[in-house]
Amino acid sequence: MAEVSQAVISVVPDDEGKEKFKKSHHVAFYRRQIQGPNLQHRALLETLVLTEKGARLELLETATQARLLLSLSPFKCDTVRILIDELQPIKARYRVPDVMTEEPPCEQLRVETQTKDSVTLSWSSGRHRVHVCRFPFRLEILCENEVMLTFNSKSKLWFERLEDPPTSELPGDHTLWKETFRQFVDVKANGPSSIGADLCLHGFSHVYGLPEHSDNLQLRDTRGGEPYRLYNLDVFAYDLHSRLGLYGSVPLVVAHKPDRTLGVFWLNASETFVNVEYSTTDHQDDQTPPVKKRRVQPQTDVRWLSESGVIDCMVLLGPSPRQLFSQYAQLTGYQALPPLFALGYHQCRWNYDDEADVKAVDAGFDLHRIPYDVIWLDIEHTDGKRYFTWDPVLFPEPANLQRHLEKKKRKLVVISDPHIKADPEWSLYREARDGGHFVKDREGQIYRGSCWPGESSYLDFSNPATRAWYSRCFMLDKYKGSTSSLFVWNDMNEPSVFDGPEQTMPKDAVHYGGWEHRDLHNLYGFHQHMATVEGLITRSGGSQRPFVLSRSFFAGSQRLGAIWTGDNVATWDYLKMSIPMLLSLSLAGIAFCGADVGGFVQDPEPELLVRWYQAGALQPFFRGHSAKETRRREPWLFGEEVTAAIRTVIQQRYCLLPYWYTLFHQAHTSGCPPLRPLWVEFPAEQSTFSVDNQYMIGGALLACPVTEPGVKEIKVLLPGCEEVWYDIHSSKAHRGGGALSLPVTLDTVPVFQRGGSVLCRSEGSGSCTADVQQLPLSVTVALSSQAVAEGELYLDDGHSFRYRDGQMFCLRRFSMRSGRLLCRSANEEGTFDCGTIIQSVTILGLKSKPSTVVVHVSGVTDTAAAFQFSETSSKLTVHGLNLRVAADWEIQIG
Ligand code: NBV
Repeated sequence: MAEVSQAVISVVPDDEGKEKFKKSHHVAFYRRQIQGPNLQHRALLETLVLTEKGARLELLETATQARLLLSLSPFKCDTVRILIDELQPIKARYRVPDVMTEEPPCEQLRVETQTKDSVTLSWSSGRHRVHVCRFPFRLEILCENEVMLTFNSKSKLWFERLEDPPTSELPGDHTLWKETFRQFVDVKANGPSSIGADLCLHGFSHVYGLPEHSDNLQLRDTRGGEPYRLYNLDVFAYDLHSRLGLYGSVPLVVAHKPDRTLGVFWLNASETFVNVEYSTTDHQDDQTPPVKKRRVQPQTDVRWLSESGVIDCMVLLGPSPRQLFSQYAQLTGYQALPPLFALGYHQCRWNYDDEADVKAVDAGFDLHRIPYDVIWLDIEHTDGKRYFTWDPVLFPEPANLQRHLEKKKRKLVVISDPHIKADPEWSLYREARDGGHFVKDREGQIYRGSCWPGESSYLDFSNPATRAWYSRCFMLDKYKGSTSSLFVWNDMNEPSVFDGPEQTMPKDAVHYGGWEHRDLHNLYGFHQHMATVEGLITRSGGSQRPFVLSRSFFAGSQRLGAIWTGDNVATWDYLKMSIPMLLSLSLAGIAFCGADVGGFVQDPEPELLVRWYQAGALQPFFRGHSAKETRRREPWLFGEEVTAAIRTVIQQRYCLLPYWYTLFHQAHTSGCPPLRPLWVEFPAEQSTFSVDNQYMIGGALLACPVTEPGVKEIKVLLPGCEEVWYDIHSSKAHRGGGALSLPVTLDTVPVFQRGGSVLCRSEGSGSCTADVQQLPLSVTVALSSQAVAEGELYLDDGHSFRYRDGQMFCLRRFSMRSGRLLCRSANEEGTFDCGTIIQSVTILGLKSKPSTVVVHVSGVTDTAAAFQFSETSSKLTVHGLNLRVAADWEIQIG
């Protein structure tokens, strides 16, 4: 079969006027659970055993007398794992591998009280408790005597036991062993195997998380609508405000109320639905009449339903947002520290036509003085969509092309999809086939599906041997035409199969270990991402940080690299939606995320393009991208006003790189994402809980990108009555605790620095991130209402793993109080001297003009510094400082 053209995929959506994607009512296991009876379970308290990892006890499903095994593990990181499996399954059920970094150490459980109806176990010196009720089975988690959460509060616990296939056709439900959707038949080798459970989150009326959906940040009540679906799918130009699953899944719900943030992590890689119900309950306070008080308490019920596997549910107890991020990172890993170049601007298009085109675009950036770091090649760069090859006519000298870019310290990224052209003439195909690296169909033959190259087979990345083989394909001597400045983009890895059900792989395809695709569908892209990352690391002998962008993802993908939100559209509504989508990803650990700037499908009007660049420059992964049939849209093609506006924001992004890099260091070490919903920084402030058009970049900056056309004024919520916010452009101070109306022009990007923070910027933007590393820094101290401020700066070589040696990075802490700004080391043992200079310091919010400014460098005499002070903006600026960032110094304002 010939290569598939763009024209074909545009019409793939629908051949018979029927929906390509399933709704929940199409899915048999969902119907079974939703329509099924509540199954009563009894906790057999007499079977309780305390173990090293916590406790174990049996559950009895009363109607069928089937037994389940419940294990409870209290992790040291204030997380409780609730694991339920069959007591004696006829065969093993799938347990998600590779996502948990390692099982965190456990606390010892203690039986606190036991009656015939319940048992209370406690840990952490009685701070935390689990209360297990016998009948009906319930499990309550308490923190300091307050019930946080009830597991099985509505008796929705559901566990279909594996059975041997029926010997003859059974009467009744025909979908148990075989299910049909459109023309696709799914043969279920294990029959019904679904699981489910409900949890009640007490006192919570805001829940978030569960990417990836194109919807609000706060999850909606799903009554009367579709549940959230987690099933990785390739959805071209996806609908907005939809709960249909997109390219990746993180089964993490984050609940927040003023005094607590809590997480529920449902570790399951099969198709999963989540229902959310917000409600209130009336509580009678225990007081003697007639003073009986009624208290209305909010609650959120979250019900999870998955097609296979076991119930593996982790409850993260917070209590603060930061503790929650740390707990989640201890389970699934920290954000990878990207190489610095990856935080610069990326220029992509489907496709840059040939080597001359790439060189011309690259030169265009220099000509127009717009910094950028990476140019990308989409599928057309290959020889007939055979990844790891080059089109011999269009890209005859790929290594020279990379060297050309590398001379300017720029990189090339190429696409590498998981489908492999079924071409026996191609050695890579033969190697994969002969090595047993392809997914099989239900008959045990190599599975074939259609994708860009035509007939293709799909690598089985769940197999460690396949991952190792695939990783080796990136070795410089194997991947002809590649150099060490080539990095990778994994697309179509949901996986996308043009002629498959819902444009993906049939669930009855068979993977390594005999597992069905249904068991691990949501992990497919994660495993490809993992193998690609391994490949790049090994290619460098383990010394260089990789950069790999993946479209599909799962919990833990943050350890691997970057994610983007797929095929969005060049309209204002998609620009607006990119913010809640990126905030959801960030909350769920996927901190290095971005959306195609400009919109992938269709042509943006110039105003939209500018606004999109302004938003993208304030988001972690910053890449312009456009589909094949769209008009060219390099930043200089729309006249000087547009070019200048785009140049300005890209330059500002480069100036802010020291801050972005520091935030990534923090994400890498603490789990706290750079992009944060406002409530993460203002957890007690209810007015922030539903805000998803503005966000914090770290703790210091508040951004409110303009996402509507023709806007003359914008309303910005500045939280915190005690806070001062400084407009970063005008330095004007605003009191927090309300909404501000800000006049805007095409050039305005509303960003505020929070009083109490210290921010480092580069004094210039250069032409790429490597230039920025050589430039001096300026420090902006934004004083709080108490006239204090602090902040951090992280620096290292920007590309290697040497920062792991402990000394090969530089972490500085700035703090200002009582008119004295100190710069001190936050990693004493560090020997990394980047040679970076701090050239100027600006202090915002200084009440009156100082009489002197004295600079004191350790071991050197004090010097008086020249300064400027603006009365109108209460701003002090000291230029020409020439202070080494790695040295200890202080500035005294007299
Ligand atoms: O490889 C072509 C595109 C790519 O440009 C885009 O970013 C991906 O999301 N790819 C999808 C395949 C098909 C798109 C219609």
